[in-house]
Amino acid sequence: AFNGTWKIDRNEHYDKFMEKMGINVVKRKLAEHDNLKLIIEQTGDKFIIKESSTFRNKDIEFTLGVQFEYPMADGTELTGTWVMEGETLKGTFTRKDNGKLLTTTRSLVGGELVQCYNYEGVDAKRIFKKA
Ligand code: MYR
Repeated sequence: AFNGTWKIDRNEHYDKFMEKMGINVVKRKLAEHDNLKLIIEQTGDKFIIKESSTFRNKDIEFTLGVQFEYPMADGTELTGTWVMEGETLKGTFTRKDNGKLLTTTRSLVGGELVQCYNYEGVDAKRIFKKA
């Protein structure tokens, strides 16, 4: 159900979230308008995600429940897992630089892909439309 091409449509509280993550204002302004596109290909427990944005193009592969590493666009390394809970993907990641937790979910809401983020008590959303 997550399969397809998803283009960022809008963000909620993303600036505040990035600020909590320690990202400087210049990068935050660019990141608010990064034209993020995700091509998601799920086969059973395996996902391939083709991420493209004004920052980079990157392919990510993971299997549900299996730990993997994910470098953020600014180079900060995360390590963690995605699992499926009902119809929702739940991600639990740890920053390698400070050990702090970043949690995230992906779900389909009214035909949109909604990705929620939490870091140190700050919640944000990025909402994608199917291309
Ligand atoms: C994927 O499924 O797309 C790869 C793994 C994603 C890990 C969680 C994403 C966190 C990205 C946070 C970026 C926020 C910038 C402050």
